[in-house]
Amino acid sequence: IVLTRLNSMLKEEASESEPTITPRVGIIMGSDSDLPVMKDAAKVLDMFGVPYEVRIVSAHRTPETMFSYALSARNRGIQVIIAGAGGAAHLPGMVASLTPLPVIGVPVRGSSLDGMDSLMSIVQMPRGVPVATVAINNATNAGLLAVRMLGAGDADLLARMSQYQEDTRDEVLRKAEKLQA
Ligand code: RP5
Repeated sequence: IVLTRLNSMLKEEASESEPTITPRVGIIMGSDSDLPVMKDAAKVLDMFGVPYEVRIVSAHRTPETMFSYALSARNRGIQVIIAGAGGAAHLPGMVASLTPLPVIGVPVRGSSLDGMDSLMSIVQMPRGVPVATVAINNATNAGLLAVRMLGAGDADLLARMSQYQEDTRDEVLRKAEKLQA
């Protein structure tokens, strides 16, 4: 049921990559309730043409799945993991402890504490186990950071990132000009 909901929600706004293409990024989240936030990472990867997969993996409710996902990701060709979770958000840190791959954490704002609980849970990692934490609910930045990480070894992707930055700058300048006119 969860995967059906997940796939239909993704198809609404961002189409998942062809299953035959090896995903380079793993987007995982603690619950399907995180999907409205986490789909923004998928949108960015779609925009840059980066293949990815989306999975529900809970550190607390499906710890065995979390272990097998984290331990197998590297051998399956995943290069970066984006992990989103809310509340006692242990998923990104636990996954980072099990894989040598870079892990980007997305603190998801829950129904209480305004997402500060998620942020603190994800950002306060012990020395030796890094998680690159983005702002609360900012899965867009997680997607962009994943593209930059992959771009370090992929000149085409890095060129597309430069173009994105130029486009963003031009858009801001256009808006500023409009205001001044
Ligand atoms: C976390 O608990 C999930 O990442 C989610 O943000 C939060 C609430 O999950 P649900 O109760 O909505 O499934 O593990």
